[in-house]
Amino acid sequence: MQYKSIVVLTGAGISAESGIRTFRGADGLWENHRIEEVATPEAFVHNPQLVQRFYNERRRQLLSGDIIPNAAHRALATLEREFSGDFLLVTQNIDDLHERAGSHKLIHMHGELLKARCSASGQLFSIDSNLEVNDRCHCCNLAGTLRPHVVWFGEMPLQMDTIYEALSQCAMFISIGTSGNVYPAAGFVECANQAGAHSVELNLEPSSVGDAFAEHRFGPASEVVSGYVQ
Ligand code: BJW
Repeated sequence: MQYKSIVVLTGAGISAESGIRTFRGADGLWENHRIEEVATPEAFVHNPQLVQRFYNERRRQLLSGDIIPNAAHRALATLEREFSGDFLLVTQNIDDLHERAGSHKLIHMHGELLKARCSASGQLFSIDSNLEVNDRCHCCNLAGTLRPHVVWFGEMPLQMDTIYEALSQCAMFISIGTSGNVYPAAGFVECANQAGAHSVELNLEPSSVGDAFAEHRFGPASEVVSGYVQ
């Protein structure tokens, strides 16, 4: 890569070939719920069991041993290792496939499936099994304060200052496997364009913000990402 600094954004499409369903694909419904119905603070208040079940199922699947990083995750880890300039990988995904592939310079802007957070203190805990509504929090010893460490609609995504700083200085922006329907991530291409970066979309099909990119490669992530970043 001839660029001095790269920011990469990934979405659900990069993990699709590892066996994790995307949110807005043909099989995107979970128990007939759209993601916009279960991934909200309001849903957690009104029906915490439903929301915990949604995340417990996904956690179980992630830890089942059937889900492993694919060639696209590995290609990004190699890019980070071999690239001599500034590199930042921002993922909207809450799975840990980038880490398992060897990525380190990584921000999970929508949180992490294998962590829980105390709503009272903000303290984080690793979780490797079910999170139950009645579990007592280790820090405050109360039931009902623990929640998945994920970013729901209406909540502020994580580490936005660091992300915007990197975008304002990047020479190249690569977006992989995201539909461009959810903000602020869908707006990152505009920030990168304003910084004068070369913007590239690698996706199965044009995203909702596809017109904003200077370059496109369409196809499955395991093929187009490896092909593009090598
Ligand atoms: C493949 C492939 C293969 C398939 N290879 N590709 C109006 C305008 C602007 C904003 C708003 C608005 N109204 C409301 C908002 C704000 C709202 C929002 O964007 N709503 C929209 C629905 C309109 N956003 C928020 O509330 C966010 N917070 C916020 O804005 O705070 C204020 C703020 C202001 C200013 C600065 C900063 C902040 C929070 C959003 C939180 C999203 N949370 C979720 C759940 C996380 C936990 C969990 O996983 O359960 O995040 S929702 C869900 O969508 C998840 C994803 O990360 C996110 C994006 O989905 P993604 O990754 O794009 O997946 P899909 O399924 O949509 O697309 C997959 C793509 O892959 C497709 O293109 C396929 O073609 C492709 N693909 N197979 C390559 N093999």
